[in-house]
Amino acid sequence: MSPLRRLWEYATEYRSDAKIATIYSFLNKLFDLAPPLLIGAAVDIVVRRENSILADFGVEDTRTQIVVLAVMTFTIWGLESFFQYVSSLKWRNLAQSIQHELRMDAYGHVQGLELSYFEDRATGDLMAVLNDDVNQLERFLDTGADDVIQTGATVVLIGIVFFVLAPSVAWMAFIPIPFILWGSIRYQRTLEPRYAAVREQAAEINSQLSNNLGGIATIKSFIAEKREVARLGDTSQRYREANRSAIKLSSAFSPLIRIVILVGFTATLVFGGFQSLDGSLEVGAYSVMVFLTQRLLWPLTRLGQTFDLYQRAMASTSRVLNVLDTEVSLADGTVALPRKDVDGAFAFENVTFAYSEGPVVLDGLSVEIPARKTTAFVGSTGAGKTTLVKLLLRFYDPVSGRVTLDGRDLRELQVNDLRHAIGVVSQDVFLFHGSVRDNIAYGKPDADFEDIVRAAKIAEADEFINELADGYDTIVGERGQKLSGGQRQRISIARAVLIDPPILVLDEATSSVDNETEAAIQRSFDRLSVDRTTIVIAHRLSTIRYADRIYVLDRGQVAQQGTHDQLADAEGIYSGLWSVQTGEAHDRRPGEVA
Ligand code: DCP
Ligand code: MG
Repeated sequence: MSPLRRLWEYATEYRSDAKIATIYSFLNKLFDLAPPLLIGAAVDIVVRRENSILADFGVEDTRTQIVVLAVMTFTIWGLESFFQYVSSLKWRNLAQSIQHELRMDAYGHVQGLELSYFEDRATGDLMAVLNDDVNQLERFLDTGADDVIQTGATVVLIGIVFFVLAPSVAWMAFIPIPFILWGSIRYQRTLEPRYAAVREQAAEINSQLSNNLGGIATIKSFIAEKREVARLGDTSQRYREANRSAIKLSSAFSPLIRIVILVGFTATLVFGGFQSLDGSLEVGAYSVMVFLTQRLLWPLTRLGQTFDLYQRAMASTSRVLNVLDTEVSLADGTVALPRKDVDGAFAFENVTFAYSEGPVVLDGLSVEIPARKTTAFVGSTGAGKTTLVKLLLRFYDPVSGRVTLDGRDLRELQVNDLRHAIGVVSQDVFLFHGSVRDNIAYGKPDADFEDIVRAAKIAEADEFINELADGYDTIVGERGQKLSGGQRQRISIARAVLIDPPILVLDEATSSVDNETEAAIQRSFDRLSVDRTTIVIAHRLSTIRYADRIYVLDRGQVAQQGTHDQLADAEGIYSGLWSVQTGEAHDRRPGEVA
């Protein structure tokens, strides 16, 4: 289906607006074409006087005829201006409305897509679609659509006048039109892939820019500025070349069309002139024809620009509509799970999982996470601990096996209810640009200030927040970059505490705070975890010492399980780690290899 068709199918709500706008454009053209007829009528009055066409309508006096003509002219031009105004108003507002709708729809849809979609797509690329590509539509709808309709109206209206006035020469003016149409369609087809390439390159630039600006500190610390400029230069160059290839074609269009038009114009001029000299064509009709031929054919030269706008807009529209057509592959469940009914017992039953095409991360994993107890996971980096959390939140579905909450497969549950029951302090803390207060209240925007402060106190954050320039109203900067790593982490703990979830997940929640703060946070957690399913992931084993059960993960499988005391005594990964962390390793001298 062509992008325009797809857009039409999409914009059901705006179809009537589009139709009204089309009528306005048509009327605008109708009155715009009248002046040549008025000129013809003026010539007619002067030449034929009492026998003129106006006289046939009952206006005998030639002076009165001129006055009548003047009044008509005035009215017609007035109407032309009026319809130009309303059509422009209608089209441009239509463009704005469709853009708005498309942007909101696309963003809403994108937000609903599963996490793996975002992993496979560059953020900048998506931004290009949601912003640039959506905005491209404006360029066509603002003027292009109006142009196409006016050009079409011109051909039809002038055609009628021609065939009424002088059927014998009318066809000459129309000779170029089939050629122009044929050429335009071919031209469009050739241009389409070129503009698609342009949009792809634009998205490429966008993703590179967003990546680089995000990693500016890394670029600077590795003095990679020159290299990055060169890399962007390459991408920008490819964008330029993609555009060049489109420009080469689109620039040739107007001049070519002009030549074809010239043939039609000259033919009318010559043959109409001959007929007029022979007396078989009225002088008035001849002058109207010469004017109108020009009016008929000239706008066609603009088709080049219009098609250009059209192709650009459609290349972008396709990209937006493709995003909208992306299906959500993680189907929502149907079973509601009100928070008060959550018991909080998770189970992994023989779960195997891999990220898209990647290697197996969880390999037949079976784990019980009892309700209202603290369960800890340890294991080397990359063992699959965070992956396990993502499965709990149903960011992904297992490849085989199942994950259950209170005995129900997560796939049956309404995903919002599931996530509503879980508070997560994730390994990569993400704060939004905004105040400390807003960031803590992110999961509960209507929270009272006292509750926010209480949550901050539990997370050992209150003290440092009060020392910030504006306390709770301090703006944290993009991604929270104006705070230290440990501060960010504590705010994200406060965020999870505030929503008071039946299930609390702490993935490396205290990894970037000092020992003293860790001990303090640890004490709060001990209080928090009472009567709440708490899942803790930590590298520092001291953090999980008092967990009810500890699972040691190794290469996607459970290598060991038990309490701290059981595991510390048994031979295996855990006791090895424990002895490293409690002291033996400290005997190493600087420079020695572990
Ligand atoms: N992985 C992947 N694609 C992702 C995320 C992870 O292919 N989108 C891979 C990288 C690791 C493996 O999955 O090899 C397990 O990653 P985890 O994040 O689950 O690892 P851990 O949380 O156990 O590691 P760490 O202790 O470093 O947090
Ligand atoms: Mg992890």
